[in-house]
Amino acid sequence: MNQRKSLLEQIDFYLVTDSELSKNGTLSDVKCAVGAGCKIVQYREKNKTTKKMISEAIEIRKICGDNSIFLINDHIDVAHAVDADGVHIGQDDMPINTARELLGDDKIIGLTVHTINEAIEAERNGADYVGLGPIYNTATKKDAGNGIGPEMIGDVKNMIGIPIVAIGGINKVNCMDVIKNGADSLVAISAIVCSDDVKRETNDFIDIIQEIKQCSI
Ligand code: TZP
Ligand code: MG
Repeated sequence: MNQRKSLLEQIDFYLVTDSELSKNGTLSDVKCAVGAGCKIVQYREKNKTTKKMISEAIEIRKICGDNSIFLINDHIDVAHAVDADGVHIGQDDMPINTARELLGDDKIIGLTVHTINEAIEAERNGADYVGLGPIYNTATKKDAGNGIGPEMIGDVKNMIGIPIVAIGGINKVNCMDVIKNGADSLVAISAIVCSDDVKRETNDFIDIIQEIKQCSI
C-alpha cells in the first residue's frame, strides 16, 4: 500500500469544503482545519469554473502538503491537473472502474453510498473508502434524502473492510453516536465552515472522535 493510502487508516475528522456556506473562505477553512490536525480534505465545489477550481486546488494541495490527504469531489480532470491524492465520487458520477483507469492504482477513490448493497459493491469495485449518508437529516445538500440513522453504520461495517466516512447532519453532540456505531471518520460541513473558529471546532471534533475510538479499543 502506498503512503497516501496508508494515511487513510489514520483519518478521524474529514473536512469537506463549501465556499457557499463558508464564513471565512475555503482557503482559510483548509488552513485552520489542517492546522488543527485534520488528515483529509475534500475540495467540493458545485458552481465554479474549472479554471477557478484548478487555481484553488493548487493552493489547497500546498496547504495539505505531506500530512493531509487531498481529494477532489467529482472532477477527475481537476484532480489529475493538480495531481491531487484522489477523488470522491457519487453513485451518479463517473463509474468507479472508469475513474480508476484514468487515475491509476495509486490514487484514492472514495464513493458515496446509501445502502449496504452499495457499500459492498463499492468495495468490490475497488473503492478505497465509502462515504455513508446522510446519517441525519441535513439542509446542506438539498437532494440528500432523509437520514438513514447511525445504526446503519454498524450494519455496513459488518459487511465491508474499507474505511467508512459518515456524513450528513453531524455535529459535536451526535458525532459520538456516529463513532460508537463504527464510523472510522466523519464529515461535518456546516458545523465547521459556518463556525467563527474553524481551528477550534476541528480540534474539538478530533478530540471527541479520538476519545471515543480509544474507549472502544
Ligand atoms: N453528502 C451527503 S450529506 C452532505 C453531503 C455532501 C452534506 C453534509 O453537510 P452537513 O452540513 O454536515 O450536514
Ligand atoms: Mg458527486
